[in-house]
Amino acid sequence: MILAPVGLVVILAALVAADPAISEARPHSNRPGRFLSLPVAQKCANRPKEFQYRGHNYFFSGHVPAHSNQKVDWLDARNICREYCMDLVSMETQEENNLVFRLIQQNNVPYIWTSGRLCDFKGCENRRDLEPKALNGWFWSANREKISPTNQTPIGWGYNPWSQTGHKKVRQPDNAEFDINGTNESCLSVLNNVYNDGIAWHDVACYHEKPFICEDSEELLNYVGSNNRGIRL
Ligand SMILES: *[C@@H]1O[C@H](CO)[C@@H](O)[C@H](O)[C@H]1NC(C)=O
Ligand SMILES: *[C@@H]1O[C@H](CO)[C@@H](O)[C@H](O)[C@H]1NC(C)=O
Ligand SMILES: [Ca+2]
Repeated sequence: MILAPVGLVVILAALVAADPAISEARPHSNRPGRFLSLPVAQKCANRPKEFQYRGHNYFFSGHVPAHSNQKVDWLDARNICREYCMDLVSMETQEENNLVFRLIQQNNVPYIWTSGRLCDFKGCENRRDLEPKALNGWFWSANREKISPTNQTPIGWGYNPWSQTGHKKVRQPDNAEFDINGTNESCLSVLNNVYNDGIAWHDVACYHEKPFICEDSEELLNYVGSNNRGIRL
């Protein structure tokens, strides 16, 4: 860990080996040559902290002057978060999801990006456990945790966060844009009553531009912490 460049290569190699999720930064995008951004130590130390939950800091882009009018596609949103040692928000529990829904409701936010992603890119092909994709193929990119089957109320939750309706008037995920122009809906957005369905999860094509919620990434904070002696994160 003394030689930062070596440590960096090791960490990136480990991430790529550990899970296909990382390779999504490359070919899935229709903009060629896009990669995941690396954290910037100064930005990590001074990252916006709007609220805290279970030791993680969060912020909504609309509440941070540098990002308040910004709407960006899913990968750009991840990368903005990642420079702060954060990533897009992942709602693994109902309590955390309720925090996000409440922020959206109280601030009249129309929609946000989360780190949710469909594993439909290179590296996901031979994962029987992710089939069928529409039910079992979703995961949180920020930490590569699987998302519960989309047609079930997650264990420990009192409701299914996916919307019961959408563009095609069927439950989400519905990959609706694929029928319109062949673009897959591979990213998870929380929409605020866009289909008269309250605040709920939707699969959405990743090129759409939206505000976003960032959440601390333990992986990136640990990485920057171990390579910058004495840094206060
Ligand atoms: C699909 O349609 C949307 C909305 O009309 C457009 O913005 C997007 O670029 C289209 N995507 C493709 C791949 O044609
Ligand atoms: C959309 O998803 C299907 C099924 O995963 C895949 O076969 C197809 O190549 C994808 N299309 C694009 C444009 O990525
Ligand atoms: Ca949809």
